[in-house]
Amino acid sequence: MLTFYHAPLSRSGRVHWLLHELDVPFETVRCDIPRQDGSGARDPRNPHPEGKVPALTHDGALVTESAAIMLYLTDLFPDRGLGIAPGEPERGAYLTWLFWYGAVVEPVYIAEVLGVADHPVAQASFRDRDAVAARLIDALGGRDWLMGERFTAADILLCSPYLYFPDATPDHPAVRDWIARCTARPACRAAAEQD
Ligand SMILES: N[C@@H](CCC(=O)N[C@@H](CS)C(=O)NCC(=O)O)C(=O)O
Repeated sequence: MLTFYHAPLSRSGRVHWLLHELDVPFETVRCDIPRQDGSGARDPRNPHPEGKVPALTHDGALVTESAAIMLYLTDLFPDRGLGIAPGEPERGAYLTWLFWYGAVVEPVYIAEVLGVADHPVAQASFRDRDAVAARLIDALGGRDWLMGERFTAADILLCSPYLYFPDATPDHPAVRDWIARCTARPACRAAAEQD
């Protein structure tokens, strides 16, 4: 049994979208979370150790962190074709996109919000929004999806910040067209409509 701990208009939206893409049964617990405007509060039903969303339990076992949840789900349902399975030649590239997102992309944009994007430590550790854009543009040149012919959870995760912060979208047709392809998917719309 899959139980998804979710708060609309938060980082759990991308996991909600993936669950719709997978088309598997799951139960949703809509959680309250503390919001940056001071509203909301930690929800005692949420098993995340810090009270954040997304969180997922599978037969009682807890998974947190968007990329880990996505990898867990796409490995759990390999027949749905939304991940790259161990042993496939593209597995390494798939893992790279998922981990790069959490380890580099979010820190790059957060460093900008904090006004420290030019700090030598931020540059050395993460680079900057131009480097993020260059990686995406390079991957999407002449390809529909990050993994080439196959739409995967990596597309959901990597496009997710630009759905909430369109002004941060790299200004390049390959990226804009990719986001349009992603958001045109019925599962993306279904998840958004439910929220
Ligand atoms: N790196 C985590 C971030 C999760 C996260 O920060 N979620 C926010 C919502 S966008 C949250 O639950 N905040 C509540 C809090 O700060 O207590 C992931 O991607 O899963």
